[in-house]
Amino acid sequence: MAAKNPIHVTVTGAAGQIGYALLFRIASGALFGPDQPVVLRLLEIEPGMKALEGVVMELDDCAFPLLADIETTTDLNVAFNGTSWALLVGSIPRKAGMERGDLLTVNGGIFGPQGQAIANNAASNVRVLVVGNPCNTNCLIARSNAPEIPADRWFAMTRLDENRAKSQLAQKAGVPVASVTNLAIWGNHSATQFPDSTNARIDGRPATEVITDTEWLQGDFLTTVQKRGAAIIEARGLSSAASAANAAIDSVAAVHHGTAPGDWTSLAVVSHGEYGVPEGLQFGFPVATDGKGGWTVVEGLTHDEFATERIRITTEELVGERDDVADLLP
Ligand code: NAX
Repeated sequence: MAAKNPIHVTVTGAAGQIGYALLFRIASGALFGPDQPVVLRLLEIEPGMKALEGVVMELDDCAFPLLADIETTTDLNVAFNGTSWALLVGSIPRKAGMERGDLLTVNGGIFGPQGQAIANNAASNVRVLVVGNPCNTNCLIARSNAPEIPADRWFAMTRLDENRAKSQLAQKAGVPVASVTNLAIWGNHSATQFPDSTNARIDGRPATEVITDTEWLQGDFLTTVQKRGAAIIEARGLSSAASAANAAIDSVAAVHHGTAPGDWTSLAVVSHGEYGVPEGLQFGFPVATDGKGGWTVVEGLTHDEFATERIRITTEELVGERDDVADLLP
């Protein structure tokens, strides 16, 4: 059989922590499968270029058979040239004394131009996953600056929250994590996110039938997932990187290979008004994918009063973020 044409994948912030955990898995075939070559296009800012050289040396030293080429650059046009998947990881994290509005504006300066550069240079089938925080609104900014690209090609990452929530439910129920399915993260990838145990399933049964401790489901479960990032910083002295890279792989793979029948993945996608969420927000929903690039928000799920209130709060936060960056949305 003839070798497949390589898929071009762009990773921004490639010399960072997540980049270091992500690139080797993409190059090894974990993203698209064991017979799919890839070209890596790696974007950094000037101060990151030396470290990136070292990462490239290590990629070379892995002699990955699927890694067809590597390009490193500080130029957006080069980074996104011909790319089919753009993973926007690099961003400016919140520093002491920075207000949320400042953070959004600083990142707007990154994600607006990146959106435009993707529209100008990427392959016609391009899809984008935004990981860099605040990822929902960074994705909204990039998407709004690239109106040429269909809105359904843009994703922000809530899969790490899904994986964290699944793991918590599995441990509580005393089952392997693979037993937990249908776990949706609603809304913002932030402390207001709503990990939805009421629609989750454990070995095919409603999770709430298996775990009947409602106080835990509405209390410690939620806060553990919502604050997991902070707990990892506290323990490790560094923010989550390997698990974030793993979730990025899971997110892209879910779109590329498709979700299992009856199951879904958590992704923040453009709202068309599903579940009353304002149109145009980049909102975390349960998403079913067809493995050909198409997806739909899973509709018809029900929410009790508690869930409805949580979803209202996270929606309000995202509307506030959108208002804060109104100047950056053409
Ligand atoms: P690092 O600070 O280790 O790396 C970021 C890299 O981005 C640096 O090498 C920096 O030079 C580069 N960079 C900065 N501005 C850039 C620009 N304009 N163009 C290209 N590169 C640029 O951060 P890391 O731990 O890798 O995290 C990256 C981002 O992921 C952060 O915003 C972080 O908050 C976010 N996360 C998102 C998660 C999610 O679930 N959506 C979870 C993990 C992580 O917290």
